Amino acid sequence: MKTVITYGTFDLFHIGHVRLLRRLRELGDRLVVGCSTDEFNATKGKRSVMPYDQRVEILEACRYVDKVFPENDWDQKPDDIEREQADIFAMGDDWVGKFDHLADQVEVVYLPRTQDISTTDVRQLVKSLHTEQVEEIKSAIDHLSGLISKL
Ligand code: C2G
Repeated sequence: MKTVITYGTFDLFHIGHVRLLRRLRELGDRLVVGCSTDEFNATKGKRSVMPYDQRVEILEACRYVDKVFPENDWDQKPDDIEREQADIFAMGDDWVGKFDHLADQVEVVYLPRTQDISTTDVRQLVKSLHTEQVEEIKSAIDHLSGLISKL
């Protein structure tokens, strides 16, 4: 039983996350994921749109994920690797080199990120859609005001 371990925020779950988790699961027989808590994200200077419990529920619903546990700090990885008996530690390659120190415990793998998608992109897209809708409503109000003024 080969276990793969990874970590992340997985906010606004998107195709980049799905493709990474699928590739990670294909590296072994079991995939366990450390999901960053809201408190830990605050130390990363990140505030996720979705709260921790929702991000966990979405990860647990993903067919490639076998177990989700909280990631509370940077230093828990060696204990997690031991507890989960992980054989491979893997992340997207935006983290390349950052976790090489774990190589004395596990095989460390960095996989290419999925291009042209990120949580920030999704957040910007939603924001732009909202802005468009606000503008449409404003012009409808202006149009109606014009009609009313002619009554
Ligand atoms: N990812 C990817 N392709 C994308 C976006 C993300 O492959 N287009 C990968 C990242 O490389 C990472 C994982 O998906 O391996 C989760 O990404 P984030 O949720 O952004 O995780 P992050 O906030 O970087 O937290 O201790 C490690 C940290 O918890 C990682």
